[in-house]
Amino acid sequence: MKKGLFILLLTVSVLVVMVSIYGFQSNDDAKNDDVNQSETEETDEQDEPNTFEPHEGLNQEPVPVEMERVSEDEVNIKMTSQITDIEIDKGVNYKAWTFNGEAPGPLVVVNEGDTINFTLENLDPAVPHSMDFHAVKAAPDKKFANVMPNEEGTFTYTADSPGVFMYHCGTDSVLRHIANGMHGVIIVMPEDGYPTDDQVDREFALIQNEWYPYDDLDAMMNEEPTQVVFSAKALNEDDINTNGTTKALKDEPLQAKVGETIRMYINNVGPNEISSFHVVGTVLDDVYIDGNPENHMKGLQTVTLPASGGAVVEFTVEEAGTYKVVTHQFDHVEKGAAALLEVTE
Ligand SMILES: [Cu+2]
Repeated sequence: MKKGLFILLLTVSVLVVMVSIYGFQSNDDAKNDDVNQSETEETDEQDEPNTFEPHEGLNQEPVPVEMERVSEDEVNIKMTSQITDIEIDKGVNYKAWTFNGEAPGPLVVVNEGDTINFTLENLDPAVPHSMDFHAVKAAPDKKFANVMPNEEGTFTYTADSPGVFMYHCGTDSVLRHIANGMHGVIIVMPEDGYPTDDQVDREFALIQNEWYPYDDLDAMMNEEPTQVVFSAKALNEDDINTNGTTKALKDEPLQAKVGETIRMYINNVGPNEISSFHVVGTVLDDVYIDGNPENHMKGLQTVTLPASGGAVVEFTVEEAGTYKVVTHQFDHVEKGAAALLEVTE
């Protein structure tokens, strides 16, 4: 009798697994077939991201970053680590591990020579997180140390090198934390500015990042990304600010006027791929590698950004039209890595 019950349970389990697999494949097929996908076919289930068990049902409201200048050369910055759903592709949500509910995280801007009093409030109830600013020199085990779930940590360092730097969570596995969304950019504005400052009419901050199958460390290590994306981060209050979503800067292009000189602060936060940054239809007249005014180059077609690498690029747009900002690794463009710049009279 017991044996009979066991076989019955086993049969039921196998059936349940088969139904789940079949159901999953059907959803996947529907997603891949835009023509057949009607509004009515979309279920809530499709929009529900996969989940790491301790984060199930968690979607923490983005918390604004706090930045307060306490003296001419000292800033207090407070950020959160938190679990927030991010739309990474049309109809694809990712329960991202984030800074402040954004992925990439919010843009941080300080001045060369600033002392930064940085506080990380870890709102994640299950996983320790940390902050590694590439802009500072500090003993990582002390100043980039883990902050435990529901705790706060404060760390102090100075930003002595100007440039466009990556920041990221440095908690093991670093790859898992970065690929799940814990990356962003800190700009350290040079004390004496850039030699081309007075030529610039308009500024943007653009970040490239990759996505992989949800929280799948094996895929992060061994597979190509599923999406490669550009996001724009606000330099000023009214600027466009997006997450790493394939459609974000296609649905809402960046805007400029004919004849303007445009500066872009750019960074490739990876975690794994190189970016070959290029703007179709223009030449990058002035480029500062890693954003340091000393690293001034002229007339580049493409700027190589290693994983974590940054630059300041400047170019003019001389005709009205739509200019595509890409990485010239076009397999990544097919996966989403393009932003549009609309230039009008
Ligand atoms: Cu983390």
